[in-house]
Amino acid sequence: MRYLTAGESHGPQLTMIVEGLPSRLPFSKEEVDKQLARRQKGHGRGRRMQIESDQVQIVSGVRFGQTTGAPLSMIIENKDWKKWTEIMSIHPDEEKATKRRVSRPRPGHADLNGAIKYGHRDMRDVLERSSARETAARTAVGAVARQVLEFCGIRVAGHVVRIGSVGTRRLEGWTAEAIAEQSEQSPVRCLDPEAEKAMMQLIDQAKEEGDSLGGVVEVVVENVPIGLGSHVHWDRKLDARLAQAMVSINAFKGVEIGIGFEAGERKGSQVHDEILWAEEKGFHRASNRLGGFEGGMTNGEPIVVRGVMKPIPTLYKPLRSVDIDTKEPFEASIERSDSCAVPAASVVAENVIAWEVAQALLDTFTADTAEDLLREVNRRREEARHF
Ligand code: EPS
Repeated sequence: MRYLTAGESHGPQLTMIVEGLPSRLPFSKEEVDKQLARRQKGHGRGRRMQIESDQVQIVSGVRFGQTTGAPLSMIIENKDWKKWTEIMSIHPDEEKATKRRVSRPRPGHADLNGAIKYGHRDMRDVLERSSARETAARTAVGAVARQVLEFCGIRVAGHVVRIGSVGTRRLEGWTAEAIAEQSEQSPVRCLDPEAEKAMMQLIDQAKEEGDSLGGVVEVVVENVPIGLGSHVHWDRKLDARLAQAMVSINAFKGVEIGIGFEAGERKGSQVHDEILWAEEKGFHRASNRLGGFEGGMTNGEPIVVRGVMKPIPTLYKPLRSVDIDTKEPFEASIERSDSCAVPAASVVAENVIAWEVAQALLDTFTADTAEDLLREVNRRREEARHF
């Protein structure tokens, strides 16, 4: 399975093509829209989200509620485009091209590096594509992959475990369903009501000060068959692929699997998960500190992966930078921005991780149809139980 996304933040639309889906997969556009709507919410989002109401249009690959096996293509309209048709015109026009030209790179953004790399004297050509608007496209693609997982009984959930200085304790005994239900009730997607309050206060304070906040999100994937990924070659290790996918989300700077960096502080006996066996469950673990992975492969325990998002670099509070025309210093500030997008990013992370797991599923169990896939997955589950 593979996909491509295209589209600028203020262009007419985002475009996605997903290729390699099994045929005859029950498919719901509403499920994709649901994920898109979840991504738009969250305490700390800016005014752009009041303009957009993201909904996907399925352009190919689905008929009568099922995938056909052909490439599935989708679009999401940018409602804001109406105000940007001149600035984003595809036709040569010297006069219009200078309107809203960006010559002042914002610290923390792709602006300057992208301009130097692609030779753009107007950094709008960089920021339009590097914008986190693209995460709507990736959420939609992940929401398609999620339907493959659901069909195989694999569930994904996510929540926010830190915003700025406010963190929560590690979870124990929560099912994906409970995480999904509870986090949906929270304006910051946090499961701990006390932390939630403190997080919201912190966001309001940062907003007032013209500053922004980052945080940490956690994604849990449950009922994953044993053996997705591989120990035989570095680029087939699924934990490594999840890490790549997580850090590829705009503003994400690091990843932890299971207890992650804490593993470096503990003794081996406090890190590794003991192996147990029971008639009904087969092999399983006494704990899940390794977040569902050993040797780059899933071990049947829930996948637990965290990602850290830096504070959004678009700040009302000015930071020093240099104009690329005059080379004069200036203080970078902006007109509108999110002050904290961590709750939205946790939805993006869920869907990006869903994609990687679904891809690993289809790499492991070659299948033309969804029924073939499910049969193979269930066969693996049975074999593992009786191994
Ligand atoms: C973004 C800046 C803001 C955000 C945008 C990401 O957009 P604008 O420049 O139009 O005000 O709202 O996020 C989205 C559009 C979105 O869908 O999440 C940026 O600079 O990355």
